[in-house]
Amino acid sequence: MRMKTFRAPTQTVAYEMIKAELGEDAVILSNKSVSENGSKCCEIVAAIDESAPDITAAPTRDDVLDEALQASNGWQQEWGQIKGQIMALLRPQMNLEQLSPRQRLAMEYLEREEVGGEVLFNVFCSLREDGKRSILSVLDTMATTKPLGGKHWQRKVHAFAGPHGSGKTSSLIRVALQEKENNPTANICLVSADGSQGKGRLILKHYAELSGMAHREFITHEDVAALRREAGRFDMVLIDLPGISAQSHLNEWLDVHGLLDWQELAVHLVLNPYFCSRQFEIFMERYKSPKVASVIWTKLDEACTFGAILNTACASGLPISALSYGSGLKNSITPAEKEMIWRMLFMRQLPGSDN
Ligand SMILES: Nc1nc2c(ncn2[C@@H]2O[C@H](COP(=O)(O)OP(=O)(O)OP(=O)(O)O)[C@@H](O)[C@H]2O)c(=O)[nH]1
Ligand SMILES: [Mg+2]
Repeated sequence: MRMKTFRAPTQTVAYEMIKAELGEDAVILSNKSVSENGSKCCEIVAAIDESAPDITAAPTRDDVLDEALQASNGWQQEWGQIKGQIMALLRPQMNLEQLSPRQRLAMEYLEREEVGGEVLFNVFCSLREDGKRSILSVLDTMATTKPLGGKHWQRKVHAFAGPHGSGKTSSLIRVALQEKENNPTANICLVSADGSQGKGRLILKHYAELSGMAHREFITHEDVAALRREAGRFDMVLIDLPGISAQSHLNEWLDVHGLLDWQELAVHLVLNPYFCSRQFEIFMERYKSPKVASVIWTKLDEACTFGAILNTACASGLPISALSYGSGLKNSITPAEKEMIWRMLFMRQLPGSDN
């Protein structure tokens, strides 16, 4: 890790210097006001992971080729191909004629929803053993829910992670508003950890002020330490994490920012259901961390198939904690229940709608 101290008349100028010299992935280690030649200025210590590619030097054609050949996702692509071939071999074994007409129809629905080959094969094997078995009893064993909010979670500190624009800030505000509505005396704290993105930070601050909730920010290690010290006095702490860039991993981010060993913290992965299966594999790799405790599905109203929800539940083993189905902040999220997921898969019925 390379560390450097930056001094500038204002914080904004200091951030610009850091961005220009160390790039977007620089981590802020400390931020304070100091005196220089009798006038006040801002001193920021920033660091960058040495193993991260040097964004200032333009790569040569050979660099690009070397990088491509050494790319760590090579084996992943290979494994993806092998899996595809195994599925192609298994496919003829999956003779739907061996199922009862009702089971067959349910399997066809799952295929329509783009449920993955491995998941379908597992469902098929369970159903083939018993012609009377309902598909829902099989699916019930494949996905779990743990509704966000209320008494289902012992941990009080919840962070929202996920790709850029997946709906992290909106989900956080929705959960906070719902919690406040259900329990008006609850002492809730909203935390912006998204220092680089002014918009999300301002929205969070605005809703915290409007709804009588506390608002904190963290950029430096000292901010995180202060939050950890005072977290105990809140009933619920909700942290808005920034999107992770394509080269980074959530676990490293949590580690660098001093959050990985925080027992009270549960991270919720905010995802949209309309990415291709390869993209989900990449997300699961990038956001893999022992702190990740559930998946929140957002933008369900924009999706045309819902198989990704079941595929991800099977691949990750993570429970589904909340479902969001509208761009507004009110009445657009619900704590997840299995029944809602089966209704989406078989009836394309969104939570909160009767049709
Ligand atoms: N249709 C629909 N839009 C949603 C939903 N959830 C969030 N959005 C919209 O998606 C956009 C991005 O949401 P944000 O909450 O800002 O996403 P984010 O993950 O915090 O984004 P960054 O902080 O920029 O990474 C906003 O315009 C939201 O209104 C949803 O369930 N349905
Ligand atoms: Mg945001």
